[in-house]
Amino acid sequence: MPTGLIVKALSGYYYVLPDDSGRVESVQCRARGIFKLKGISPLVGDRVEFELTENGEGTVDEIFPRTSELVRPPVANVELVVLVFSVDEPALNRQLLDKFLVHTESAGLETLICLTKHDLRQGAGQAVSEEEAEAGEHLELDQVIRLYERLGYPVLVTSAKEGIGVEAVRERLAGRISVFAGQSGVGKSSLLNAMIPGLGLETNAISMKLGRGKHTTRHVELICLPTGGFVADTPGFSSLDFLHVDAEGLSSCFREFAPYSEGCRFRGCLHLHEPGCKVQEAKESGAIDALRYEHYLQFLGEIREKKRRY
Ligand SMILES: Nc1nc2c(ncn2[C@@H]2O[C@H](COP(=O)(O)OP(=O)(O)OP(=O)(O)O)[C@@H](O)[C@H]2O)c(=O)[nH]1
Ligand SMILES: [Mg+2]
Ligand SMILES: [Zn+2]
Repeated sequence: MPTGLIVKALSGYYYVLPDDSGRVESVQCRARGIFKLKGISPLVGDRVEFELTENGEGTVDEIFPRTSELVRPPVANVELVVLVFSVDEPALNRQLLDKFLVHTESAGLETLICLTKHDLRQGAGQAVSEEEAEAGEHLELDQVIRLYERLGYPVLVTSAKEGIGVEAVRERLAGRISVFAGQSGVGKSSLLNAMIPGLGLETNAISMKLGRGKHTTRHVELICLPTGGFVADTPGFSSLDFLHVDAEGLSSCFREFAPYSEGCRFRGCLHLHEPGCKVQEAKESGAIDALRYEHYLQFLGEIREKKRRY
């Protein structure tokens, strides 16, 4: 039976790119009823076995074991997550960035931070409101980049408009399955268009009224890269639930806490108000970024609130 890769899922159909035969066209398939009975749904990124039916369509018969499974965006077997954030329009949202990082950490996935629309960066040095200054959001772009690089996350700065950094992103994606994730309007599709000549993904200006994107990309699709490998463009989203992270697990998703949390007086310290907490000390001394710590507290609150509700 032929095998292949699901590159798109739309309206109950799965589009399978066959492994052999050098075919570039995908086969439109239905999933066998048994999957529904077992409560399994095939995902984009799934490696499958399929059967051709008489009308040129096919049936997905078996899903091979997944190495990873993302809930949002729903993609299987991802090896690299590219977190796409624009330096402006919409403004860099560090809370959302830290939230995405909690998810990629808890899923154990390699992460690349991509800061787009570098051509708009002059806004970064402008006067800031008192609230922004208090929240630590006044950090210059360079300082933000250095902060995340120190945590061990590679950061690439790009401009699809000016063709900056496009080559570097292309190199990172070669030969594996990656996914682009980020808010609507940050320029995910534009960057992919700049990377792959002739791709022609739909892009759109952000809605000025709403101050956010209009969700130009509406489904998840794997795009075959000329350098080998696949990348998924995804619809933008700006809220994420903590589905698989509990209060104790959250702390380990903040990489920089690890060397300090070992020294906390209490085992299972949540680094809130506990005496002898080394993480709080490190935050006071500036060794841990104050805004990252603030986000940790906010996420902890969200997780506890969710637990209380169920
Ligand atoms: N100045 C500037 N604008 C850009 C750049 N990249 C994209 N844009 C603009 O940003 C807007 C949104 O771009 P898209 O590529 O559609 O954004 P997206 O992240 O795919 O959005 P969704 O599909 O809705 O999630 C468009 O108006 C683009 O022209 C850039 O490098 N510089
Ligand atoms: Mg898009
Ligand atoms: Zn502690």
